[in-house]
Amino acid sequence: MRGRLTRRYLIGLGSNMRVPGIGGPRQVLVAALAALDAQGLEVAAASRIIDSAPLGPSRRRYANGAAVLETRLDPPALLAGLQAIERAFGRRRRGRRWGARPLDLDILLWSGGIWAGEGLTIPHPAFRARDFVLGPAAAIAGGWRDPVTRRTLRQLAARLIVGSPLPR
Ligand code: PH2
Ligand code: MG
Ligand code: MG
Repeated sequence: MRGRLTRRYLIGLGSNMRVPGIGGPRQVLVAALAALDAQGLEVAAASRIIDSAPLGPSRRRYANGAAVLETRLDPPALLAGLQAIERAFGRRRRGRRWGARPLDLDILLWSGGIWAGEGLTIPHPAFRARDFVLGPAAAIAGGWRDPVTRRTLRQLAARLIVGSPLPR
């Protein structure tokens, strides 16, 4: 249902582990998109899934993608829903930063601009520096403007390729 109360979210999806009964990282992301839909989150757009080299200590390669969701949920409620899906795919928080994970669902942007709350910051603090996030995101929402830098995803993705730093 679309209308005054509908919020749009851009989320990043990542996986670098197999999940029993589902398959490898790529199949995990496909199944995660179906799980989002089954939770009543409308998947308005989904990128193709890319293969990416791991950033950080994990040695396994990732599958990454992005999706635009439409929902009436506010950011904390959506985060709780995404974390429930992560747990359903076997995710356990071990306190090890950037450890291998069966499924990672990150809120990157939302239609409300900036959100700074307990345990949740939107825009996602690191999304501008990650090609595996910006590539898929710009492909489905290239005109969406980052409320912090005022640049579109297309511009942010292009800057990453050219290698120019963002002005403060
Ligand atoms: N996520 C991380 C850490 N490193 N590397 C790639 N290629 N893709 C990711 O999604 C990723 C990562 C923490 O969330
Ligand atoms: Mg995450
Ligand atoms: Mg992440």
